[in-house]
Amino acid sequence: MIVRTEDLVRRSALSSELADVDPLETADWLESLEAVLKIQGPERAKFILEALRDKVRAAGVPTEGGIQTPYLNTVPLDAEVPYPGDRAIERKIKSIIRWNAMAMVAKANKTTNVGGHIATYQSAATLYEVGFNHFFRGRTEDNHGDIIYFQGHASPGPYARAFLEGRLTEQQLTNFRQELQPGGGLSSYPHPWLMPNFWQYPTVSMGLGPIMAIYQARYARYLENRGLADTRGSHVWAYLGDGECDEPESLGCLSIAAREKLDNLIFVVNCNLQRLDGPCRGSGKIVQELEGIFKGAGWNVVKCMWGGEWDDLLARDRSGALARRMLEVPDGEFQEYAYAAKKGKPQIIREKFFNTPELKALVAHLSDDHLAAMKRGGHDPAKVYNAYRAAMNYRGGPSVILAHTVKGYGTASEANNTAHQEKSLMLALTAEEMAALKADGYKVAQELKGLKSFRDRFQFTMTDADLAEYKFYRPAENSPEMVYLQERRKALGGYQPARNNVFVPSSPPRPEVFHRSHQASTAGKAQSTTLAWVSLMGQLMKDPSVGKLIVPIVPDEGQTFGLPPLYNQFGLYNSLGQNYVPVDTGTPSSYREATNGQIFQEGINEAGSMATFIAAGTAYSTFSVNTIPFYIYYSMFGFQRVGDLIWAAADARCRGFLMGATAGRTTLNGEGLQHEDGHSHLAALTVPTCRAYDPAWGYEMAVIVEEGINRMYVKGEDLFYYLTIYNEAYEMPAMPAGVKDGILKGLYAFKTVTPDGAKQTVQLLGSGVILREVLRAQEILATKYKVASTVYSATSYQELRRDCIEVERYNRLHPDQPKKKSHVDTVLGSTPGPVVASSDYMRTLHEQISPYLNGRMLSLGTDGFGRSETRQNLRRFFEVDAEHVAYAALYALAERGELDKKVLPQALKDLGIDAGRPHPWTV
Ligand SMILES: Cc1ncc(C[n+]2csc(CCOP(=O)(O)OP(=O)(O)O)c2C)c(N)n1
Ligand SMILES: [Mg+2]
Repeated sequence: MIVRTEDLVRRSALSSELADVDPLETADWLESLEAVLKIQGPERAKFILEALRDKVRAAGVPTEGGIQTPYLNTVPLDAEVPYPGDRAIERKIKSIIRWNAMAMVAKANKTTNVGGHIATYQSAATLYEVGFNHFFRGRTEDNHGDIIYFQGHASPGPYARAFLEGRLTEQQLTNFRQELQPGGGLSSYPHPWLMPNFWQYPTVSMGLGPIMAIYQARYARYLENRGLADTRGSHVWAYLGDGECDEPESLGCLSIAAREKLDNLIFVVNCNLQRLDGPCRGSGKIVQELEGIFKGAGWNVVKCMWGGEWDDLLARDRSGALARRMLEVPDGEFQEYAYAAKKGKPQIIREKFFNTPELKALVAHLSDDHLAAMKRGGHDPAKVYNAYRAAMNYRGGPSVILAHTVKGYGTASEANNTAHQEKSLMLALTAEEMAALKADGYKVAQELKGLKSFRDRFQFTMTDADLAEYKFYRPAENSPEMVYLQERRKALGGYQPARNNVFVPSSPPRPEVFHRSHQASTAGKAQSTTLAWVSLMGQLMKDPSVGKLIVPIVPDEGQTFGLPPLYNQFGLYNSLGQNYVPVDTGTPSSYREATNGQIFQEGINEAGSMATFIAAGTAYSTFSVNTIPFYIYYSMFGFQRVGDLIWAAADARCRGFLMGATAGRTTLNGEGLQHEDGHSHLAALTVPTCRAYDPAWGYEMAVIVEEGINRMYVKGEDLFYYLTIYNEAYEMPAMPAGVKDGILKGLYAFKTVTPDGAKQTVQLLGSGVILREVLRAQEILATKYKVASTVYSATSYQELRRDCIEVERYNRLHPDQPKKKSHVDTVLGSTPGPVVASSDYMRTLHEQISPYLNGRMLSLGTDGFGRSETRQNLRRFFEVDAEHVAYAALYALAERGELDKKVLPQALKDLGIDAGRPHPWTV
């Protein structure tokens, strides 16, 4: 690439805040540099530049800055290559897609008011079409294809294109946002759950697309480095809005992409300068701000600011006045130019933008309409192509394209603050047009005027009558447009977006893997469910079938969970390898990093870890490799902190295991209010594909993990599991016979005690660590009060509830059929006495099944804020210790008239319960 000296002078003057006091001298220096560039090449030029900077720095002159460049295209004109496609045909195709995308929204809203967005796609159409025609690779026999995160609100665009491609029907387009209609509809946004053959990843919750894309690109490298899949042919493209960049998830992990040198990742930010309510910055410049952030994070930034119409002006702008003006005008004013031009005042651009005699002279030969029609970079296919090409050719790091566009481009609401929410193209009438109409005809006339203006703007053929009907437009199959469109996709390997639905099952892990976990822990040796899990992982990762596929993920804290022995054995993934000797080298739990390490050590980054989880848990589809993620973290920092990513994981049909460690409001002793989780199970039950379990014993955990692997990776079910595991150590019993089914269904009888002379019976349910308090309560009831009881391990209230509502629904809708029985009913229905349920989670968790127990249930849980204390004191405080469970059982018996009430005051005393204490949830 050859850059002219005068351009260099101009650019350096523009990107610096200092005045150029001696342009001749500057030119001299730059000429020398230009000669080095030409003769010795860019490497040498870079070296000299850095040497100069070091020299100046050494003299104490700060030389920071340089993270923003002029408000110009990054790819200089003379480095551009000619557009490789047929621009005229591509424009026709794009116009048809624009129409259909707009029509599907407007049409759906005429009758049903179901919403939808026109403006986002209209501003991004060129950004997508250049990708579809020249870059996005489809899935083929030997290439997994590109992974594209589409901007959620632009979904009508990809739908309209798929309609032309023959992948969606007119019926489906008509039923945009009406998925329950006969023939099916189209989901509002990219939702793989709703359209599993089409959308690959969900994006519409702002910020999640970008962070998922970064970790997806890194995961592709991980698979490559571990020899699990050939991912070299797949690029990750993430399209995002400039407003979306305000979400912390959008930009928060940029440095990871640079650190990992992800040149398989391209972000395209549609900088239409507006978000939903109005301008993103207005008085500032979003493109410059983003450039600084991306550059600072180590990304290759490619600005695509101006269309070809500006080339001549910029070439003649010898003094740099035009480029300076571009840099100085705030975003709100650029919005005003587009808006005013649409509203019939193109002269404003000459008056306000070209605001000096020099600038006015520069455009004296151009009409107002010409000035208004000069495009922004993101609307010019040649500029977009060259920007994409620069990004594709960049090596050693990720690239971002900052594409300057206009929101609602070409529509009646172009650049209006209301553009985002517009569902139609109403264009205001002139006084004469109004005079010719009756008042009740205004709306129709405005609409037709808007549609005609759109048609004329994009030059497609359609009668006024068809416009008014929002008729979808699909040229004949053998028309040049359709032939071209299909050929381009064929050349690129196939259609996009398309989600791979072919699942190749894994062989199940050998049953022996789980045997050790089914046995009792060594006598006298205590173990927590977390450690039981770590030892199971050690076994599982050695299994010949699934061992290599296991992907442990940990956001620091691995020591808390006892993971380090796995670090040494299986290695921590580091794309750079280990270029140092770890301080603990030679120990069994040495911090061993390797390019083919199996474990992800994510650092303190739960959102990033979730994004890795999603990439790993969807690789069965994306890269046809059934990797099985186990993401272990503080249970408090899961559903609560990154719940929206968990929701996206479910939408993406993600599989795997979330391991909520240090679980329980009373169990992680000492840590207090911010750490002690007594509610993640409530959030877990809101996610339809989540299977949430709260096991008490190591064997329960192992049974659930084995079942999970079989359901997800052998049978291919789109589920993921959530298991809470605790850090309290105790002796683990051996697995009793015949309990597997109950463990998986969520409830099974663990132990019955019937003291001699027992007159009353209670059913005691316990989960997780609190099961042991319940077992102690069982002893108290038997020895002190001669009450018989059965203790049940309630491994999953979510499963129990799911089954209860399924049975209830079946019985309600099938009154003429024999009634079905729920698992809760089967286990507890014919037992005597009250049911007392306790856990280290909020009461609501257990109360989910209380409607199916005919008023028999009393629930004890950990409602309220946690605090720092010992386990024993916390369990007394939250009233879930053995004494409280025993007392609650006596009370419940008395309430049912099965025990004399007079026993209760004495029992309170005997059990040491202070009835006068405030509720745990109010203090
Ligand atoms: C987390 C989240 N918050 C809010 C929204 C609602 N929302 C949808 S689109 C939008 C504005 C998008 O602006 P921008 O990102 O600039 O995209 P554009 O349409 O301008 O291309 C908002 C606020 C959302 N979808 N997700
Ligand atoms: Mg925007």
